[in-house]
Amino acid sequence: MNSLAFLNELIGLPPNASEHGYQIDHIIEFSHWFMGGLFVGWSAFFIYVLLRFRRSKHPVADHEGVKSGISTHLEFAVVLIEAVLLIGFAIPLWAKRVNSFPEDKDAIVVHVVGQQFNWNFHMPGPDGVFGRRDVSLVTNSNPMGIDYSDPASKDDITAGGELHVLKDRPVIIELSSKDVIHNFALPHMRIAQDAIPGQIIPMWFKPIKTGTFEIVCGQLCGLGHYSMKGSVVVDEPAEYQTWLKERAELSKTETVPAPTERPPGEPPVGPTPGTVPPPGGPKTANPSGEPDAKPGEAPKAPSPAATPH
Ligand SMILES: [Cu+2]
Repeated sequence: MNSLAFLNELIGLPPNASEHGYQIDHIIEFSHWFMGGLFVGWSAFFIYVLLRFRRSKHPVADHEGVKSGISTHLEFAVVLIEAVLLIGFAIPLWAKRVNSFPEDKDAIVVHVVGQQFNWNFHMPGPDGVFGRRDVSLVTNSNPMGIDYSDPASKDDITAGGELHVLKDRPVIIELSSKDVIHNFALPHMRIAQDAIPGQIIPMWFKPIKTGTFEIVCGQLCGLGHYSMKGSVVVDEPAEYQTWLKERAELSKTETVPAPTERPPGEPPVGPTPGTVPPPGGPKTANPSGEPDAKPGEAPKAPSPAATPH
């Protein structure tokens, strides 16, 4: 960062903690300087014309307007700079975020589900395989809809509010929502993504600094939106292992509801009668509540991950 970067500090951008973040910072920084320049230029022009064409000097309107081509050139220059910013920097940077994902084996993969008003996390545990999830299994005590009859779910780790990851290791988040549209925003990591019910949307970043960083919900999602916060803790390997062990032990002591057990008042397991399947979704109804995803496949339904607090 050069000394011009003080603008980023001035507008309250927290210090960057991710690998790609400096590129975002450069765009933000340049855009603000550019807009500052435009503001000063247009303001000066405005004041100039107020004086230059004041009524006492020009009692009669001139209907021909500007004769020199200078304004055309200036406007073209502004359009050109904006096009370069967008096509040369912003779109390629965005494309890398959404197209160039690291391999799962080189990353920490986490299912994240937002709900009013907290963040739930689900990690695969030592076997590296996520237990099956199904939206029909979602309850208050199982916000991720994890199928605890699936052997792969036995060592799964769930957490709420706080997620630990490793420094210098990419993190892939598979994001969804249990209720309304939320936004998983990590200001220090310079990344944010909407969490949309019914969709699983991946996002990724690579933390390069250890520490505790805030997660905020970036969409106004209800009355408790202001309190929908969490934290990402970037650890060194030893601390990370300690946290995993702690969470694994806690997960064991938690009593999980039988998959088919539903709290009174909630609809029975399986698709709600009369529901139209989403485009590309399973064509047949699934009245038995049996898994409709093969092991290893991503669950089709978004479910919130939650942790037992
Ligand atoms: Cu929210």
